[in-house]
Amino acid sequence: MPGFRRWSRSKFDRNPNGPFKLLAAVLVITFYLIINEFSDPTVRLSSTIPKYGAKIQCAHWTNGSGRADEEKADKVREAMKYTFWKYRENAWGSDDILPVSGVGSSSRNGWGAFIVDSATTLVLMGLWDELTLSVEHMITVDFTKTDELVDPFETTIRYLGGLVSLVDLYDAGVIPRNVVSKEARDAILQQAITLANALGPAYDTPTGLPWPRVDFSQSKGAADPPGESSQYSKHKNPVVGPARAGSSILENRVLTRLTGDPIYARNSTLAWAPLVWTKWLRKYSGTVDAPIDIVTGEPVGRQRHWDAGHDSFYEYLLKITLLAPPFDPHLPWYKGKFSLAADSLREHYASRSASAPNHTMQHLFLARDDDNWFINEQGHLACFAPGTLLLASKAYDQESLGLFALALLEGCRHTYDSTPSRIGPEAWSWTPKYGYDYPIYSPDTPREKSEWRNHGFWSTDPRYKGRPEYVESLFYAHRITGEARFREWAWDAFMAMEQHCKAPYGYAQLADVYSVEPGQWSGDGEGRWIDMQESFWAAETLKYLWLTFSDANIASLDRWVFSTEGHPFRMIR
Ligand SMILES: *[C@@H]1O[C@H](CO)[C@@H](O)[C@H](O)[C@H]1NC(C)=O
Ligand SMILES: *[C@@H]1O[C@H](CO)[C@@H](O)[C@H](O)[C@H]1NC(C)=O
Ligand SMILES: CC(=O)N[C@H]1CO[C@H](CO)[C@@H](O)[C@@H]1O
Repeated sequence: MPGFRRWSRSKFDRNPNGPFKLLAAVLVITFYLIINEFSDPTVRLSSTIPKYGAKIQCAHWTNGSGRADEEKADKVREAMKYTFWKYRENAWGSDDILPVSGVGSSSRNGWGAFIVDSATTLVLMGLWDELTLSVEHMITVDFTKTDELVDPFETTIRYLGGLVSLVDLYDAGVIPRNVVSKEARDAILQQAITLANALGPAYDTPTGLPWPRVDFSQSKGAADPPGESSQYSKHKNPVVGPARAGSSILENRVLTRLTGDPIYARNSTLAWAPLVWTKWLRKYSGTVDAPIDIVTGEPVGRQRHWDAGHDSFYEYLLKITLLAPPFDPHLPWYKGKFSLAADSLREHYASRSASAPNHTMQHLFLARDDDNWFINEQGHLACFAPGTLLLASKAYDQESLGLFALALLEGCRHTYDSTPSRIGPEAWSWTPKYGYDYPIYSPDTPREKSEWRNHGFWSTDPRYKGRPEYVESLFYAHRITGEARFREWAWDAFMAMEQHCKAPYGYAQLADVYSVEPGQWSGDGEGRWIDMQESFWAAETLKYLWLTFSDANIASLDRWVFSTEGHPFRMIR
């Protein structure tokens, strides 16, 4: 075969152009691969990541707004002390306290979720007596023993994140040595290692995507408990959403840094790899279709959004680029993916309300979609997005992202501002002004119609669950823009929580943020309050409120990256 012979060595030896042809072929293939890989313009342009020491916080504070507002910060600190001591006196060791009845409750495997999750808030506020008690407890817990299935997502963000953050805070010198000893610091790290190793089977799947649950007694991954994952529970394999798969990389990176053991970074990177390097076609670039089959990696649903179940995947795409060491070759890719996702969010999911009878409606809300359905509903959880986008706008120097973020923040604030309690609902809906012809929700009941007429949105779930996302975004807005108004908004929110949520044994959730008239409820608040206080109330809501009023040098965004549960990790490069 003459064609074949042309590639023989002797032919190359005789023809001086042969090696060049080979070289040219290699170059063409290489260029093809590079162009293919980076064919997304955003990915190509964004190959630089912020350098350590990059200034994220406002550099020019005016009117002293970067100094502590001692009085307000103290009021929030008092709320934390109240929360802590009611739990300490009535439910110590339980996962949480029921704030109305004062009874302990354990739904997070009984390892004292409150204690581990709230400890970093105690550190930042300098509540050393309380911290001493918490550390004493957390180093005696047996994190390998539990009667229930373990949720690797919740366990990673609340427990593992809380533990490794404490070690980081100790190593950075934020915790005085006479409060926590070196031995106690090492014991906390050992607890983190024990817990992370016990969670290991979560990552034992063909794709690396995590199991929804782990059975510690058998060291095996497990499916969702029956009845939990509604429409996909009949699917042949377990499925996960992006937040579950993509919110362990920060915590595990820190653990790898602290221990030198690469396994934690490796497993958590593989866990989100099928989302970050997907082979499946997507409707909008950067936006993940979910849920996803953990065995095949294939999306079995077509849900896309930045709301519950997807949120912290996008948050961690950004934050890993701030946290991880520069020798991680994937950082430019993560940055590109985040930027694409943020652009898609702005283009396809952000909308104004069509009804603006009494206000100018400069603000935006965030919708979702499910296959071809446009779901004109936003949850309180999605109010994390303004903070994350502001952080990105500063870190990546993208001003337009910052304007988008502030319009979203105005939207969240508007929900707080529109209710009689001055606290926003758990979820709300609106009629989009333009671009979306067939939104699935419209106001039906007289109450919905009236809310819509008066405020341009109506609540679809009127509860307040003690959630932090709105005040979290206010914290970012204050630290990044330096504008005093965000402190005012945070104070409004805090005063409303003081007034309406403070219960005999902590801070309760609200049944209806629209119904808080005196006399509407019985004297003990029954019906008005939901007898629940999740650990994120102390881990995040009070922490972000306090940080908004504290000196801006405390836990500066130039040096710390906050996990999705509000635990600060050191940026080390
Ligand atoms: C600073 O305070 C003065 C007086 O209270 C006010 O007029 C001005 O707008 C403030 N500047 C900023 C940037 O907040
Ligand atoms: C890492 O993942 C493997 C599966 O690939 C699993 O067997 C192991 O337990 C995991 N280890 C940790 C520490 O996560
Ligand atoms: C405060 C305010 O401006 N309220 C107005 C809202 O709009 C209705 C009619 O659209 C007016 O009657 C209110 O006075």
